[in-house]
Parts: sequence; C-alpha cells; structure tokens
Amino acid sequence: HHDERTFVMVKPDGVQRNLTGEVITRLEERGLKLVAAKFMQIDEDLAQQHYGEHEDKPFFDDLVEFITSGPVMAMVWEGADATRQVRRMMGATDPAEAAPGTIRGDYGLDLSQNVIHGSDHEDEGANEREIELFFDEDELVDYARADEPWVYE
Ligand code: YYY
Ligand code: MG
Repeated sequence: HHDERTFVMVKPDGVQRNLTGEVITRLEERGLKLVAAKFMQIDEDLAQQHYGEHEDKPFFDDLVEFITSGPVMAMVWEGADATRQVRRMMGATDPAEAAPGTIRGDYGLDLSQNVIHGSDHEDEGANEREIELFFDEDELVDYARADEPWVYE
C-alpha cells in the first residue's frame, strides 16, 4: 500500500526563515505525494487541541504561544510508510541532537523552534486524527503523480 497519509506542518520559524519550499522539495523528491496544503495561522483553540497530549508538560504554554505566533504551512503527504518516513526525514525533536541530513539537523539549533511537525508514527492513529483536525475530507485531493511507476515497483 502506497496510500498512507500523514500530517506535516512547516512551523512559524520555518515559514519566517523561508524554509517552506525546502521542506516541500525534500518530501516531493523523496517520492511522497502532496494531497493537501493550507497556509494559515493557528488559533489558540486549535493549538491546544493539536498539542493536547502535552497539556500537562511544563513547555505546553510556550509551545501554544510559539505555534500561534505566525503562519504555518499545514499539509497532508501520502506514500508508503509515510508517517514513519517523514519522521525519519525530520530527525530528532531537539535539532541539537538531530542527525545532519535530517530537516531539523540541517536547519535548527533550538529545541522549541524546530522547523517542522510530523505526526508521531508511534502514536497509533495520530496521523488520521491530525489530518481530520486541520482538513475537511473534501480538501484532500485524489490524483496520480506522473512519476509513481518510477517510485514504486
Ligand atoms: O513530535 P515532536 O515534535 O518531535 O516532539 P513532541 O515530544 O511531540 O513535542 C512537541 C513539540 O514541543 C516539539 O516539537 C518541541 C516542543 N518541546 C519543547 O519545547 N520542549 C520539550 N522538552 C519537548 C518538546
Ligand atoms: Mg509529537
């Protein structure tokens, strides 16, 4: 199956640092398919829902403030093992520990300003929950990418 979907977001720091195109290019060139995108500013309510799992953590208020501090590019990407593969491309949560070659390892230095969000592949159903939170079903575009026969056997 090549149709696993995952939620990806270029965070406010990534947008301000003009890394939106770079993130999209990396995912595109890997063979993942963009099926939805929305350039938007997250309000406090959506931020608290999106990061609900962290509401008891000491960094929660700062996290909500940061993610609502400027526009983000919210996206849905599709492909084989997409959730885990995007996480591998993102690198570790802390950019200081993320391997060079990963998005966080190449573009970040600070734990809270780590450029990109991707659904957690170890949290069952997180991808579908996050997609639903940000997109209506009819905003997901169903199409074939011309290079698919060259990406998948
Ligand atoms: O999924 P991921 O973004 O890699 O990390 P999470 O553990 O879900 O934390 C969400 C978000 O919170 C993280 O991207 C940065 C921020 N954060 C923080 O500011 N301080 C921490 N100690 C842990 C996470
Ligand atoms: Mg997470």
